[in-house]
Amino acid sequence: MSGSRFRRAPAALVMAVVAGTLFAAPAAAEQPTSTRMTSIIPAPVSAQPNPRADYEITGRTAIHAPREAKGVADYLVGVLGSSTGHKLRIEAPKHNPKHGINLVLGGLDRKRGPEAYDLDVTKHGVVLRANADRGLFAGVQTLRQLLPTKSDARRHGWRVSGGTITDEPRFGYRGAMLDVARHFFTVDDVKRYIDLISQYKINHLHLHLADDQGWRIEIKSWPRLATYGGSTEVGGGPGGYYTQEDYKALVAYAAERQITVVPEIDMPGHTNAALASYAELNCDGVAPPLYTGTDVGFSSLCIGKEITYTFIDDVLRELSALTPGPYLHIGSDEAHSTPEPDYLKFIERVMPIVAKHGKTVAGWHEFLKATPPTSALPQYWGTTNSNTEVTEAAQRGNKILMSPANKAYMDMKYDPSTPLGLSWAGYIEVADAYGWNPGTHMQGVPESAVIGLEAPLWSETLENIDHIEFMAFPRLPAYAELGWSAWSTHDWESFRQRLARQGPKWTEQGVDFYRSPQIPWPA
Ligand code: TNX
Repeated sequence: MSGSRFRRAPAALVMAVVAGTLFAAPAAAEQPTSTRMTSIIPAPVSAQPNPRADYEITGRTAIHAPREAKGVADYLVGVLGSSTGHKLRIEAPKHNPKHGINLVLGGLDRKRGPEAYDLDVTKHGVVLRANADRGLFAGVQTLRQLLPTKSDARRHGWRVSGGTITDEPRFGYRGAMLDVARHFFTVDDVKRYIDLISQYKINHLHLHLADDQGWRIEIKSWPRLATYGGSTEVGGGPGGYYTQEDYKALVAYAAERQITVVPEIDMPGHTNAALASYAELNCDGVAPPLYTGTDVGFSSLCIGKEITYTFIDDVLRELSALTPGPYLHIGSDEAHSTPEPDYLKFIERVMPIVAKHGKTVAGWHEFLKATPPTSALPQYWGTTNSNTEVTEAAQRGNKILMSPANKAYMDMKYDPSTPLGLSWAGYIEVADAYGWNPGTHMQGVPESAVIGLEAPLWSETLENIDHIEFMAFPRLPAYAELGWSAWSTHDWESFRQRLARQGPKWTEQGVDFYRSPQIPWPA
């Protein structure tokens, strides 16, 4: 049976992984749409495909997992159930794992970190080993990519491509940001986005929860923020907000997918929704109207009023209590209507409030003007390759999160004909999204000073989940690879061939992706 399954890959493909470098797969027409070990995104550290060792998942396949890995095992049952239609059973771990699908905790060199995994696929079964849940989860995403599309499986069975993969990430922080303030997205929309990004081993979701156009998180001590400040959005639509229960559900859903939620309350600018909700937050005591346009830089909290800090303390206390992750993001960008001395005073006053609630402060890189502690996480969004404040912070010991707008902003149009998005930072085709190195991008910021990268998706022009998908796919997998894969695997020709293989899977998942002319999508 297995010999007739697919037209055999040429020997060159079988040997495609040499010294950790992935080469281009052969022309799409020679290949089934299923993903071979040489086609994984993000590229693993090393892959040794063995086309004679494919393993077929059937309704009788069992998943063997220890109790401590029950979360990942349940997740695997879920994803395999929705693709294969088989509800696999979970059984106790085998003493000598070989048959079935085995999740094994422990046994890898500790130095490889919690996200490392080794995956072995033989004719008899799958053995996935990692030191922690996070590694098992990453390996499960690789396993999913080794499955065929539904249409291939109908002809050839649910065959996992055979061979061996050894893998671990380059950077610990691989993020995606979603702006739920300019347009509101429902809990189900965000869950869908979490599902999509987790397939590519993204491990942080930054939620931009408040801006001029809307406040999207219930704060019990300041209820009008959500009920009034959340009641509209860009274009004047109804907006919306997450109750604390909704937000907790999102955080838990993300955690099950090994994603840490990073909540952002942007301040002192980008605060019209808050200022409109509570007159006392304004220096003149007069609440401005709600705002549904797309200008930036016109609003500011009142730096000189004590109530401003009571407000921030309350908001950050409630948000910290709902957020298990280490970071609270205080925005701090584009505070064009806050005079510089006030801005400095404000940031210096707010940082200790974040610390008091047990959290690490993150902010857009402008907040470096206030010289935050070295534990703080600056997020660089500039479009140049040098920035003195960022270099100095890196020298002091801050880790930098890279989100250069001209490379990593998924709200930028792909080209002038893209119907959605903005273009102030340029057009970002897939090759541009892929074509930069976060470890060398900025002068004076060596790889050791980079925590990782994050791809923001601002939503001035995005109104629904289809719009989100169209802007994020296929660029998000490019960022995922920049964040996960060793630079030695970086190869555009290989990447575009591998990306092409994702297209049929997205079609089956109903992902509304952009058919970039740079990618050789299968017919
Ligand atoms: C800049 S970059 C912003 C956002 C906009 C975005 C649109 C940054 C930290 N702020 O307020 O939504 O550009 O691309």
